[in-house]
Amino acid sequence: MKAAAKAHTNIALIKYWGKRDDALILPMNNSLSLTLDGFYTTTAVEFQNSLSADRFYLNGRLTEGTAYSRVTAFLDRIRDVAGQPDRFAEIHSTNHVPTAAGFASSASGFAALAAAATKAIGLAPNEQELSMLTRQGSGSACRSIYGGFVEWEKGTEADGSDSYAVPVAPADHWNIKVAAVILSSDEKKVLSREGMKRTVDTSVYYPAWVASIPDDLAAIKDGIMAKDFEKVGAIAEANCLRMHATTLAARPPFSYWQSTTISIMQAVQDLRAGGVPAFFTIDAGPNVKVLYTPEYEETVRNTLRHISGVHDVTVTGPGSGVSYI
Ligand code: 2P0
Repeated sequence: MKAAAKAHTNIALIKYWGKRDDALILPMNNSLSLTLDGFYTTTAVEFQNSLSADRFYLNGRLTEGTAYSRVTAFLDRIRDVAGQPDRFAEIHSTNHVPTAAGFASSASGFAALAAAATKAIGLAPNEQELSMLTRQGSGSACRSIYGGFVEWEKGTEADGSDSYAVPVAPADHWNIKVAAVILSSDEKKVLSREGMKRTVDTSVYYPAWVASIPDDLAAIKDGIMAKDFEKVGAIAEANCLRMHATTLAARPPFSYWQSTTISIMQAVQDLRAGGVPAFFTIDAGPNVKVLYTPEYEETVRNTLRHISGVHDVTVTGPGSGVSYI
């Protein structure tokens, strides 16, 4: 009744932004991501007969509040599927991802938890079933079941039975680099869950966002298969800007950007003007991820490091899917 798993986080090149069902975590639009090698979570789950409630340790500390209730609610789902409503677990999770600063630690976290908890309770889901289950912990996490380039199909069924991730190309298909530029470890002011809800409910730009996805998705998949970096980078950057535009048109309006975020965006566009193919993408936080190909490693790193307000730059590349440890 014990299992442990490791899952990597992922960076969306076509963003998931907005739900059509908050409880089941069903998205308004398909999204596409690259699973990253550098940032991951390891989670061990042990169901114990002596427990009358779950105990969840994150980075060595016993949790309570939202972090705890999100995990127990997710385990309730797994207990349900397993038909074992009265079995509780001790969970130890270690994040190798800066929490709540625009890196989706919930993605690696729920993917690792889903894999470890299902195995520990005696279920043997296939990858599609595991992705579907993981989705109900955190949307973006369903993509971290697979390595490399991954699409999350939004599905059309009301019960979510056709909403899960599918692999597009494995990690070894294409060695593109992702520099994670860290500005600050401050907690986000508007959590992504709340931000996307406010956007869906109030942003006049939201319908245009949803309408723009199918063309982006078809084009970026062509670009990935053809290893056309300029095409993939340009689509990812434009898609990111469109997602962030929706927040500016929400009520009340908000933005995840800080002044340094904008400095980095400008530096990346300056690199391009100087002949270096680099592109940025930004999630629900101030940090920026910069995409480039290995031959520009030194130029890109040096440029990013020297921008005022940049705290750290960590380079990573395509990573593998969830695994048992
Ligand atoms: C993404 N983000 O595609 C997008 C881009 C943030 C911006 O998925 O409510 O933590 O748990 O489903 O997955 C962040 O949202 O939200 C996210 P829930 P999640 O990666």
